[in-house]
Amino acid sequence: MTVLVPVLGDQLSHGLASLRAVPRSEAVVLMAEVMEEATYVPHHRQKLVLVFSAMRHFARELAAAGWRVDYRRLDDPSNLGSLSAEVAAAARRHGAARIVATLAGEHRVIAAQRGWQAAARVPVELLDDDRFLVCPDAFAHWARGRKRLRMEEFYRWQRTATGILMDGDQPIGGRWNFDADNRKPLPPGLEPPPAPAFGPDALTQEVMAMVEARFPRNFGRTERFHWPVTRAQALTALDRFVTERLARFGDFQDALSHVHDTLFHSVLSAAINLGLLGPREVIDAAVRAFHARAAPLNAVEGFVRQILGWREYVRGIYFLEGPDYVRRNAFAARRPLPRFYWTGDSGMACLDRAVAQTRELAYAHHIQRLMVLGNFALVAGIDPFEVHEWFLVVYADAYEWVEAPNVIGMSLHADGGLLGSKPYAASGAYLHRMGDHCRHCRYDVAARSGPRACPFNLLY
Ligand code: FAD
Ligand code: DLZ
Repeated sequence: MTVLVPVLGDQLSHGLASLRAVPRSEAVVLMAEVMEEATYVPHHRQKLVLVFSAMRHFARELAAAGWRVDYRRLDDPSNLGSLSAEVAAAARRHGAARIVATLAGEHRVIAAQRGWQAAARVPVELLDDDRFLVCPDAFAHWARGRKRLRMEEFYRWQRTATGILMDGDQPIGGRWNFDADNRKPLPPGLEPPPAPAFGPDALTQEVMAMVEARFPRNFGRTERFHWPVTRAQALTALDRFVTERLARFGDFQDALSHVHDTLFHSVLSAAINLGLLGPREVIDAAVRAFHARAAPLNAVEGFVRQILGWREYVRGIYFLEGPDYVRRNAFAARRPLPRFYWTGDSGMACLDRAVAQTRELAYAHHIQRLMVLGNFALVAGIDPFEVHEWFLVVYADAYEWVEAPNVIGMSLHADGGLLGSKPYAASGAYLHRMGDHCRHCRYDVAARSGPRACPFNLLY
């Protein structure tokens, strides 16, 4: 009996629920590059290269491990263009008696998966995606009856439930949160070690040529492609982060720099979101460094909170709130997204630096996203849906389940305060305190009015 196992582009984990559920001898794994997924927003070209290259590498690894893999390339003239059409055709082609898949991460794709049974005319079993630490049902249970859904409470619940950084029922170090220690600007002379760049191998170069030819008008450049595309590379990236940058992650977590792209951040989100790394192994690597005295508690707790806390929490919110979450607009903000979010020629050094870096790397760190790009959109009253679409396009780690709560909720407060206790609105003084952009800016951060006044001050 043949079982069709469709594996999506962000399900690149050897331990995926559907791969565990079906014996290798019965399975045909279907992986399909399709225009529907490549165009639901006009993704940054580097993200397209990353997803297709990682998919092709993963397919190779599966085949080497003895799986029968049916891989459908985007440039195959017989490609049907959508996941649903490819699944139905593959079920017929292989005479599949049933289909076993892992639930997608996004409402749109889950709705498509629910139609596969009718399209393929064989039973479809959809398994929970257990690559997260908290499933949507457990989150809904935690949320039930609470007046406010605060990340900090969720995080403490998760620390207690998992025992991570716990000493019995108390947090190691006597505090749950070391945020107050983690707000230092980068001192002059301190050079953050650059995050490793994984140059494109032959397979990635082939994908690059395809993406350049087929998506000539999409935002973003591919020349500086740097992403890990295999689990082995992602493990190297994790190891390099833990040994070279984790110890200072906490101190400079909120810093901004006109010179350094990644500071002490991990640059691991894209690999985690694709499934090349599991969140628990990333947390465990950081906690091991703490116990080995290779990194202090403020760094390790700060890092763990991002993954055990924020990442799981925003996913919980995404599934709890449903598909209309992306349309929330509590402040009735209506201004269109300014062109300079694409061109990077606003004249504001912080914003233009973030856009330029985003174009080159498909990456900006959290404070650039929140306090520069998001903050400007908030204080300028930009339509949240337009901001949401921009963020979904431009980052290599962008998938709606994680991007939308961060943009609509955390950054723009457009959900009316469901996710965040207060809007992250700040004037130029904050940007000046946390980094050196203002020195390179044509605007005056000290001025509150007049033609040279920093626009963040004027709008705040
Ligand atoms: P680090 O600073 O090293 O953090 C470690 C890890 O923690 C990250 O790799 C990520 O997995 C996780 N993490 C940290 N903060 C968050 C958060 N707020 N939500 C979820 N996970 C978090 N993250 C995405 O993965 N995809 C997105 O599309 C995305 N869009 C964002 C949009 C806005 C407006 C904001 C404010 C944040 C967004 N984030 C998004 C969260 C965060 O900015 C990125 O995860 C982070 O910048 C990725 O870089 P890093 O791997 O170096 O993270
Ligand atoms: C992001 C993406 C892209 C660009 N292309 C594909 C694809 O061709 N085939 C595929 O299976 N998955 C792709 N993905 C990832 C999906 O969009 C992702 O599974 C959903 O957004 C759910 O998170």
